[in-house]
Amino acid sequence: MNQPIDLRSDTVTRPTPAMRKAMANTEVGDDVMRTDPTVIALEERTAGLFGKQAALFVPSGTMANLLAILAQTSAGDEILTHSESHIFYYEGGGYAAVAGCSIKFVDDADSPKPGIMTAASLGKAIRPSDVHFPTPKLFTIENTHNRGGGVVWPMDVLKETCTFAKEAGLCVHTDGARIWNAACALGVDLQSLAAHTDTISACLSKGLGCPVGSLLIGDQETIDIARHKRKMLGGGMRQAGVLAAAGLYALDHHLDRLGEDHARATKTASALAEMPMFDFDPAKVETNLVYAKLSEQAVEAVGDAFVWQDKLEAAGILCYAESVDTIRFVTHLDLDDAMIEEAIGRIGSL
Ligand code: TLP
Repeated sequence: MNQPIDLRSDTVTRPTPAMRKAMANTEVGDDVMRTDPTVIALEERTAGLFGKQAALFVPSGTMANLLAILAQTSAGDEILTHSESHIFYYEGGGYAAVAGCSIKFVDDADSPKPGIMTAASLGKAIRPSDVHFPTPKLFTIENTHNRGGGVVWPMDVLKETCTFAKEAGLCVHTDGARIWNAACALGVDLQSLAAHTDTISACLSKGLGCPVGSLLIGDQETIDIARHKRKMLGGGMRQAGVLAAAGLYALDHHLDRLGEDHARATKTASALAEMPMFDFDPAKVETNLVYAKLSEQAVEAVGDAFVWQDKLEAAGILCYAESVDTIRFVTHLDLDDAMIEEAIGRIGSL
């Protein structure tokens, strides 16, 4: 059996020996007591990178998003977001179960890319104040947009839509699990991506290759509320500096290499798009996520994407079916050019 090549997600990366060494050697304290110097250093550094007052280290992107909701809404409020957003699609309904909020969808019908919402479509979704309606409180965007194909928000649309949301009285949260990839793809700094959002979550455990951890970034008051809610959720960690050290290491060593993952995704997409098995436009791939639509002929001959996922696994390719006709392949730190070549060869041989 071939050694499997894991293209399921950028979450599968394992800490490098150098990262493990940084984790082992770091100074720690008790972060609930605010005496862990490494956590404090990571939070301060991240807040600075995004041009905000404060940051909070949390175990996961899901918790960072939930804390953004809890800190900026009350039970009964409405969140406006896209129907394919991670917050709605993949977070176990935490916005409802824990925060007591409902969701109203904002569509992308007039938008340049899937998952990206214009000010006009947000305007249509915001209902007037009325005794019947929940209070719209929070607008959330995702950059890069995972189920939109890893696409990046164009800077002008980002500014226009978020400014519109603020003027309509909404708080704005950016799910920036892969905000580093967005900055890399656009060639802009993180501050400009965070300028029009009140809070932003950023994951260390995806493209940056850390084993655990995300940050919620925003103004001091909001982060203080989130810190309190984090404890409530059981997310107050003690000698968390061991984990934060991985984050500091990744900011120093893994941020500047994300372009390599993007180049490998582009290469993978171009090769897959040539195969009769697929039918999609590789030019739509902007970062490290390749959403590859199966051709009708592939579905007719073999089955839907879930059947193909099993077939690919048997051939030593790990990936995820994201819908009945689309498979996602993700490039990341644990893959090199030779592994991508090998993966393309294995897929092409099916
Ligand atoms: N996404 C994972 C799965 O949950 C689907 C993946 O493999 O892509 N926001 C976005 C945009 C994400 O893609 C993810 C993880 C999260 C938040 C949640 O992060 P974690 O897994 O740390 O809770």
